[in-house]
Amino acid sequence: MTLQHMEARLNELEQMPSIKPELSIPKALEEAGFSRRDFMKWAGAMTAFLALPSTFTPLVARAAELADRVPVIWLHMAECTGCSESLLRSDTPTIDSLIFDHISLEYHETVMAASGWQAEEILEDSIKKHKGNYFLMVEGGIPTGDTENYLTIGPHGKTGYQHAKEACDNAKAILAIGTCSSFGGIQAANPNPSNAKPLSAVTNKTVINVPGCPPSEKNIVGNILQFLLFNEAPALDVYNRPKWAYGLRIHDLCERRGHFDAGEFVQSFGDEGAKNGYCLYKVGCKGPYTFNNCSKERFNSHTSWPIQAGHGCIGCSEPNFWDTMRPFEEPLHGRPLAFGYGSDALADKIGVGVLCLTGVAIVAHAALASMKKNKEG
Ligand code: FSX
Ligand code: SF4
Ligand code: F3S
Repeated sequence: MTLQHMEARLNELEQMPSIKPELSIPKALEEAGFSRRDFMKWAGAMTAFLALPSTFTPLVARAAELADRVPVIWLHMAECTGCSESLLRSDTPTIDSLIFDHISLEYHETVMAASGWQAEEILEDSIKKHKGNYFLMVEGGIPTGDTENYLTIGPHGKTGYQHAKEACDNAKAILAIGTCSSFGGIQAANPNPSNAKPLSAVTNKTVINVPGCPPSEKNIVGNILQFLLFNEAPALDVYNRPKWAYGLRIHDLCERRGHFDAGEFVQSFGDEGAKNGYCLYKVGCKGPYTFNNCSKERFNSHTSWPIQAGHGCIGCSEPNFWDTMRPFEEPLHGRPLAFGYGSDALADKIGVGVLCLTGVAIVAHAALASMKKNKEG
């Protein structure tokens, strides 16, 4: 898509009515104390975050200012509401949370006042009114079990599955927010009593997956901006995750990576290695198997993230991580080590199994780094 196309797209958005004409996004930003300079700095960071050249910054800023023009329907299925919390619970409003507050949220069960039948009616009306034009953002896995009443409001209401399907059928774009919606999440973990499935199981349309339990506020807002600008899905990986956000492993940009390479590992929580910020691989970090941008972006306006806080990554943006990444505080056991060099004794010492070929390379690397360290020490 050329710059001209994007400008035409933004001009088109500008013609659409704003949801709160009395409080436009630029005015809301000003009222919250953000200067134009703060906003342009944020837009510049967002442009880099979306892997766009810096010349796109004015377009990204304009897209953010027009974010209140596209109707959004946000559905809650089976989950913990952590995804919404990730955005809405910052103690001071950030530019991300402010923009999210001002998008044209036609329906969002957590933040709207309506409940029961009234809520059902609002949902039906919003779908009718914006048929074919709204962004659908769904948080949570979709129960499809035999007990047909999962997530039904009232005795004659529709089930969660029916709501999700109908909302998908009439949407312009569909985003699965969080690992539950992207891959099933915790309720789909063994034994999955409600037979929970990912959102993609209820529709044949493209579902853009934005996993993480929860995903960062930046990944949620970034995906809204991406669609506002391009009006189409970004390049996706094999699990339909946007490559701009999920193209690299946690391990690739981890601040503890130097310690991994040097064979300096935390052996148990609270030990000297932990105090020195060593690599958390031996206490279960799944960063080498996990694709997400936490090591670059962190959470809560870049404040911190799991590995900075001292716990390994548990692989929360990967499919079925509740089952496949356990135990969370141990390296992955259970598969024979077959990395061609090093003895079983060494394997025991490193204490790892392998998940996949990448795992083999990682284990080999960890083993070699450790051997080198022992030799030196
Ligand atoms: Fe919770 Fe969202 Fe995890 Fe799931 O996040 S943080 S259980 S991904 O659907 O609310
Ligand atoms: Fe970071 Fe984990 Fe990789 Fe260690 S194993 S460098 S803590 S991502
Ligand atoms: Fe999840 Fe790992 Fe990031 S646990 S939040 S993907 S560091």
